Amino acid sequence: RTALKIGMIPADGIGKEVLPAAQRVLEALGSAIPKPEFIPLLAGWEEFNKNGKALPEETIRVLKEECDSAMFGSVSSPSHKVAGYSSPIVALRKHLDLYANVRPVKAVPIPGQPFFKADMVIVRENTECLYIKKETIETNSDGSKIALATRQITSRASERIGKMAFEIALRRGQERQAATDPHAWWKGEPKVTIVHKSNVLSVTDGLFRESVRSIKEGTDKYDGVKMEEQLVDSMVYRMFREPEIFDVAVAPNLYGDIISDGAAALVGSLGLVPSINAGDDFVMGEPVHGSAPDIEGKNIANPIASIRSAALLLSSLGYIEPAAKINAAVDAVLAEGKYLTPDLGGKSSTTDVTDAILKRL
Ligand code: NAD
Ligand code: K
Ligand code: MN
Repeated sequence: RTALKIGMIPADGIGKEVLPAAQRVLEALGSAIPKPEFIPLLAGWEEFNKNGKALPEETIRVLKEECDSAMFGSVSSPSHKVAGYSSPIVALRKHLDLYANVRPVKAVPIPGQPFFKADMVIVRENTECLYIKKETIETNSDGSKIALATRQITSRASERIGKMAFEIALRRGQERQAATDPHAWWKGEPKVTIVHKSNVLSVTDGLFRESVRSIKEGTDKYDGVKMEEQLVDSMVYRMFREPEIFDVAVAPNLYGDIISDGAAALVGSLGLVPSINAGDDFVMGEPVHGSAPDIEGKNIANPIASIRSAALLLSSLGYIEPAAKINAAVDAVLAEGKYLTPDLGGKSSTTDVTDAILKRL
């Protein structure tokens, strides 16, 4: 590669503030990576209100035809139904078949903040479950209403997300043996925890569970990876009580969404947790958080989730060293505790934190 063509979709709210921070960091890497070329693209609630489309066709076309990868900020989806509007991030994951949402949850000590022993990766299925958005509502003869949602689980989607989880566990196991990281807590053999609720939903979650299990059972490739199961409700409990026992957790879409926002509390802020939306031939970095309307426009959003998402994007493209460099600079700024945004008890701005990270690159 001589250049990296990255589609940039800030979308709404603080997405517009944190994505430029990630761009500055990528630009500062110089010759460590192929020269990044950033292609600004439109999507979101604001775009919908302006031009009637939350995800313009041109955005999809450019992503498919001209970009190697992308970065997404955050979208402001209203909580009530709006005719013609549908979340562009959910649609993008489908259009580009980005079937895995990979969310590393790793805590590093931050002065003045509680510290939890969290170092795990949540692998969330990204294309189905309740997110197929097949909902209906009917009015009964007595005037009361009934709303129904279809929850789709397929063996195909569950197997490929299961495979992704086992591959990540294998890789983490190898990296753990190589590294001496004081904040890597899981000391045992690599482990995948399947999160489900098949004690109640024996058909849908039952299929998810069996499909993931079949990945390990069908080969000897993952003999060195342990397989465990945890019901989703007690998963939340155990994650908060003893986060150090988890390595890789794999979950259907909605459970994965919920447990990863919860896990963000273990690292100190939603503003710290990165992700990639990954398919077999495209990857899109994205902070786990939403558009944070309560703090938008103030230049106080934490840019670190987006900056770490850029690092995650790079390592998934094979640029391991530059990615590690970004994370080391972020860790140093957090450990110093001098430049922290208000979500971490500090007084620094988005720009201050980004500048501090750039200085340490
Ligand atoms: P949110 O993630 O936007 O915010 C939750 C809380 O965390 C808020 O108090 C916010 O200020 C804080 N926070 C989040 N990111 C932060 C950051 N980088 N720095 C500092 N503080 C941060 O979730 P919400 O309030 O439930 O949703 C707000 C909007 O975001 C909704 O319209 C929702 O639909 C949308 N949303 C979008 C995505 C996405 O783009 N993938 C994901 C979740 C929510
Ligand atoms: K987001
Ligand atoms: Mn979420």
